[in-house]
Amino acid sequence: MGGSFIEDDWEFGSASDGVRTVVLVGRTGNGKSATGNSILGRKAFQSLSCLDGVTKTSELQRTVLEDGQIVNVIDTPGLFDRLAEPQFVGKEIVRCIGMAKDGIHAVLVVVSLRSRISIEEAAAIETLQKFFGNKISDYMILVFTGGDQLEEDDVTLDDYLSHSESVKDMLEICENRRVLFDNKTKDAAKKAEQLQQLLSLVNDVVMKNGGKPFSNDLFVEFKKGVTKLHDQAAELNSLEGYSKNEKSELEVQIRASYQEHLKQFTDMVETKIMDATRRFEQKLTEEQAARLKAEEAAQAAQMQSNYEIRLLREHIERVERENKELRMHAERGGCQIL
Ligand SMILES: Nc1nc2c(ncn2[C@@H]2O[C@H](COP(=O)(O)OP(=O)(O)O)[C@@H](O)[C@H]2O)c(=O)[nH]1
Ligand SMILES: [Mg+2]
Repeated sequence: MGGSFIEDDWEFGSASDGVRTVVLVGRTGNGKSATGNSILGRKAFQSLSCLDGVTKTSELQRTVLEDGQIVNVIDTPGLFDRLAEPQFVGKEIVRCIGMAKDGIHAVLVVVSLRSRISIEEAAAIETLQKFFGNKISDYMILVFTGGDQLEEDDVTLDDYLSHSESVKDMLEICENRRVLFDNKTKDAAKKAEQLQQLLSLVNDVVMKNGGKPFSNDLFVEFKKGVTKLHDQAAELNSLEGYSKNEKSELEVQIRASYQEHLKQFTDMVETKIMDATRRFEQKLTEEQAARLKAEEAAQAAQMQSNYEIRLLREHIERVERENKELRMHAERGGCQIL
């Protein structure tokens, strides 16, 4: 037995001084797993275009950079996809908090340039802010994947981004921290350069936040549960005079109490995520209603102006007709019309 049952449940990274943890978020298909692999320099996360290749659960992989810096990379499924179930999202967020229990040094918001950037991209950022608090923005970096596509179209990233209002807001929230990524390139120099740019932005974020990773009451609460579990396991190990069976029974009780704590925590996260997404859905509905209203008003104005044009045209025609009649009448009567 010997306390090892904790690791059965929590194989995630152990307390890690000096280790940096980055989390990849964004819609399914935006290139999170591919970007994770580019950072790791190996194909650790599954990244495929087919449905089977979609990341189903959050996963942590570790790499050691050239300068010796250890980086934990957490890949996530599409937590902010519009159709994602709150129960699933809640569980995944708890899993991520478990993996990054010492905090998150950078949140990499992955956006694909291969499809139109939609309002849902901005929604991911907004939901993150609602869920974790506005401070999370200080840790965000925008990673635009599909750099190869831009090259093909011979467009610069700035040109591309300048055409989208929602991207402007996203850039503002992230204080213009953004990097272009081509996850398909075979060019070693290009690979190294884009990775360097990303790592330099991660460094900026770390400096800006005084080296402190992002953490909040959710992380603290989660950690409390894990610490309690560890303490109880240690206590169990040091118990003397108990039979093997008695110790096993105590272990079952500790596990059950921990599972209960985890369940309550997950329920709370789920409620919070539902609240955050509901608020966004509400905003989306309001925006759609406002757009519809504006369209209706524009249509009404158009109809009104069409009506006025018709009246004016009829008026001109009438005047012309009257003039013509008057002229004919005058000609017949021998008067001269000026
Ligand atoms: N052309 C191109 N395709 C990419 C790039 N990044 C990712 N992809 C492709 O986009 C698809 C989805 O990528 P994936 O990493 O699984 O997205 P995820 O769902 O966000 O994890 C895969 O077919 C990737 O090969 C990129 O920079 N350029
Ligand atoms: Mg994936």
